[in-house]
Amino acid sequence: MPEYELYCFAQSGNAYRAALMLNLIGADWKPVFVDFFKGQSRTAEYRTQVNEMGEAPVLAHGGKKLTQSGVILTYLARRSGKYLPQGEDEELEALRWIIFDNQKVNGFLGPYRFLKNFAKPAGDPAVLAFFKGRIDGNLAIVNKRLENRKFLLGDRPTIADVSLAGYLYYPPEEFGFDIGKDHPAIAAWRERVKALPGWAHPYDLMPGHPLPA
Ligand SMILES: N[C@@H](CCC(=O)N[C@@H](CS)C(=O)NCC(=O)O)C(=O)O
Repeated sequence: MPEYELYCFAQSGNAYRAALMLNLIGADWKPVFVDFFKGQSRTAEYRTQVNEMGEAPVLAHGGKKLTQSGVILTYLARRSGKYLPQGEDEELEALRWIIFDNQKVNGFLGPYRFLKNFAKPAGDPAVLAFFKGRIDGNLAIVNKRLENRKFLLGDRPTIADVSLAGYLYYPPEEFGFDIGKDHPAIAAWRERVKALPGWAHPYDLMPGHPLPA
């Protein structure tokens, strides 16, 4: 049995952060498919036995179940010593970007893509327009940060970069706009992250793609 199990599904950028980290550190892991689109994460069973918050990802390791991708990334970085921010200043800086990402970058990209691409019927145009405004503004902040740095904290990739990867590799057609074209420093960062040993695309790393017709 593999050392780690990750409850996840292919369309989840939140889960991708954890799956990518497991691959980047060379962990022995296997995915456990969460049938999100059939409502599995909303069932009483999931909430009592897997995650009371009703979310994926969940990392199972040696009797522990960890949730929230930021917590999972921190745990894996501490255990492996890889992608770990060094010292208090870097730890706090990484946490600052992970929170900004969770709330304002991937925190908007995820629901936007869901409403545009998967929801039936698709989301209300006014809601999509609000999200798009927030996405453009927040991606511009990240783009500026990356104009003179290789990675979010500097020359070395950390868990802050793994967090930011969340929804950034899904196809532009799923969003209806091209993140890389609009934000060139993010596009260049994306190539640097892609070149890290162990990188894989979310659709190759987690089960459930393509969705059944
Ligand atoms: N901040 C959380 C977000 C997790 C999250 O929202 N996951 C989605 C799937 S992409 C989910 O399970 N949503 C269930 C729901 O909102 O009902 C993290 O980073 O782990």
